[in-house]
Amino acid sequence: MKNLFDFPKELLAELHAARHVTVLTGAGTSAESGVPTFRDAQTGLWAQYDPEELATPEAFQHNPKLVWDWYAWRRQLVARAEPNPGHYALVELEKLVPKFTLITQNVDSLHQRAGSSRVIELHGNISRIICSKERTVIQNWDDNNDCPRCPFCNNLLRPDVVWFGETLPPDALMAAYHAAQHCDVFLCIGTSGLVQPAASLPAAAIHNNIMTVEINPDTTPLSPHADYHLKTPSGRVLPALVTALKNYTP
Ligand code: BJW
Repeated sequence: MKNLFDFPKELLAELHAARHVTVLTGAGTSAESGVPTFRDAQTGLWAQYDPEELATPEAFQHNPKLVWDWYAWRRQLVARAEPNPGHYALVELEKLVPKFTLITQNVDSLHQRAGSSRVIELHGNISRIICSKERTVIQNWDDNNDCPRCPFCNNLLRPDVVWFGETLPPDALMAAYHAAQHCDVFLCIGTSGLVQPAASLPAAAIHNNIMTVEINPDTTPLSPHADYHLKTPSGRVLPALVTALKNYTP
């Protein structure tokens, strides 16, 4: 297959030689699956709400039904979405390198559904429902109820995601930092790099002189510091990058 992208030879050489590749993904990776990015304008029913204002414990406390309904809508949306060629290319890349760490800020399971293994989920998973008090995972709940409640303790149920002001799962964060600091190539894909602490992971790689590649059609705070910025949607450029890597001869 002819590769339409002319990747720098140094980039392919580093990727070819890499023993450990670490990837951080954000909402842009799922954009071509029809999942809206976090900071894109929402359409339709939810256009009047700012996602940043709904993804907080305060919003849930103030108006649990609004927050539950917003997540229920998004849960259905991601359940209907399919992984895109970018997700599948990352599965291929995992097979090409000796060690591969995939860290995602996404809560949509699309990497796992594409076939990626050992995905580090920094911000949880929208499909998992937990008790807001005891954090027990709940499999069945009564959706006829305005705001479903825990069958064990009657507290409100919520999605198992990380809201602003909440801490990230410590084991996932530690593993993510370790992988960012100890890889040979770091790829940062489809994230605005505005939300901490995930946004510090590329900086941790750069601090350790690790080659850093950004894939994003837009410019972000990372762009001036990355070794390469591939300004193309990930669903287009990742399959081409994997093909180029397979065809690469040193
Ligand atoms: C494409 C594309 C295509 C489009 N191909 N690309 C230090 C300094 C300042 C503030 C803080 C700090 N430390 C902590 C904070 C506070 C806060 C924070 O970062 N605030 C900032 C907004 C300033 N962080 C937290 O509260 C975190 N907790 C924490 O740190 O605990 C300790 C602590 C607490 C309190 C104080 C201090 C310390 C928790 C953050 C949790 C984030 N949660 C969310 C919601 C998850 C659940 C849900 O989905 O509803 O996670 S918010 C939202 O943002 C979501 C995302 O995972 C996250 C990142 O967004 P992402 O993925 O980057 O998406 P977008 O939309 O921003 O960007 C998409 C990009 O894709 C764009 O660039 C496009 O160009 C690109 N794109 N199409 C490739 N086809």
